[in-house]
Amino acid sequence: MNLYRPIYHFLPENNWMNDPNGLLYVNQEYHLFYQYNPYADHWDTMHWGHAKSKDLVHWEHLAIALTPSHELGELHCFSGCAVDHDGVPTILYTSIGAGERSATDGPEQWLATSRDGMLSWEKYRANPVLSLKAHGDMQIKEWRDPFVWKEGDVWYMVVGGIHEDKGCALIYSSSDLTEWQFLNKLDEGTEGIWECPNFFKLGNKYVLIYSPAGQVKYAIGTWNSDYSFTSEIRGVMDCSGSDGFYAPNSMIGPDSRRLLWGWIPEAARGEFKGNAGWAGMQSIPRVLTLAPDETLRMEPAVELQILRRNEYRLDNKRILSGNEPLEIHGRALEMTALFHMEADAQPFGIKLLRSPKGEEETVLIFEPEKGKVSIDRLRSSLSEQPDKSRVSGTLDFTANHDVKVQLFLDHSVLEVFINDTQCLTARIYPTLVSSDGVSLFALGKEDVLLQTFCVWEMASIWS
Ligand code: DQQ
Repeated sequence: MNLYRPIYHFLPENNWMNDPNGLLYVNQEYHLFYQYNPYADHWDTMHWGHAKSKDLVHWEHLAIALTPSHELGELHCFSGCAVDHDGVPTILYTSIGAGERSATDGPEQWLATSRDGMLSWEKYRANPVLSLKAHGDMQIKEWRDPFVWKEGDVWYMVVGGIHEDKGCALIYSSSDLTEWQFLNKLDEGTEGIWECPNFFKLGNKYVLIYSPAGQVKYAIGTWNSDYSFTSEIRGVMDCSGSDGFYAPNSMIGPDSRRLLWGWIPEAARGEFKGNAGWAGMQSIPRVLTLAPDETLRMEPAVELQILRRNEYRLDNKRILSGNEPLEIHGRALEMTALFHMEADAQPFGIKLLRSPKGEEETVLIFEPEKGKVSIDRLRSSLSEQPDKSRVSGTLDFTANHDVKVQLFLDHSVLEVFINDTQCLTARIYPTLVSSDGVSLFALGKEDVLLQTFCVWEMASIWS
């Protein structure tokens, strides 16, 4: 039994994976590409791995899509996107050169197409389609991760970079995907490079997502006529930091939903090698919408519900108090709950991956008085190696007495959605085979009402 390998999160059969790339829906199939090192379970020469799915849940591994063209001085095929160009699947990605090419030209944006139903890819003969020269005298550093979309007859591309020591997203346009013009700086911040920017319309607004090292951020606002962007709301996509969720990429599904996946790395495992041979997984697909107050909503894709097995349900409407071990065990679970509490309620929550005697446990804890929700990993593993720090978000319990929780546990990963507006992701590496218990707890008496509570065992997506 593998205690750490997820069974319903996507990952390759072995070796290293990082960012999701080139998400595309063609011929009734979702295609997911990803940063991949086919030779080892650590980051190294970047290829593009490839998989497809008919239902967004079960995936089929396919041949590697992009391999660095050493004969052309290419060292890595970094992140990018894929678009359907009048029926021709087309990848745009950042080509990182080796030695001399890298020193002289810096990163370049390259194009590749497939003419055989995405079984193989051919790099465009006249690559690059965009180089640093496009900016004239403007000095751009660390320029990468194109994201491309079409509006009317015009293709647009945003690329992350650094200008005057500030992380930024730059925007370009093209009529044919091969000739690109620089339009403007879309937006900038105070961090280092903005990796993997995504930019798209959602409701009546535009949303910019970017990954400066650390937390993934988003901004909601207006796209101006000079192609710059004015943000009205800024937020954090996932409270985990790069420890748990990074470099997300998004696509429009067949039903016009905006779907997003993020890379969940192994940064938290330290020297703990329980999962040697593989590293990294994709988050479950998240559906983004704009709430009526124009804030961002993030919900797990409903398709995952087909994996639910053996429902366990607690009676409706009961007071939560003390410690309540549940008759359920497992390392692959989904849980939904609705709690009602007062702002001065004592801490309460859910314990997962708990050993019978409690030497190991991972605790999702709500602390109304502190206005906090956290994944407490202090006792998540008897090993000294994994990161035991708390993953925390803020929750204003004075404004909202109802908390909706949707939680996905899959062996060494925990993804939590709170009120469809906040996500927390953490990696956990318990060492005991018996660490698979679930219990509810409340430190106060009679101040937390459990309105609904449901748990399902989750089936493997690989069966
Ligand atoms: N990962 C890729 C880069 C990107 C970074 C390299 C983000 O293209 O900026 O593997 O994780």
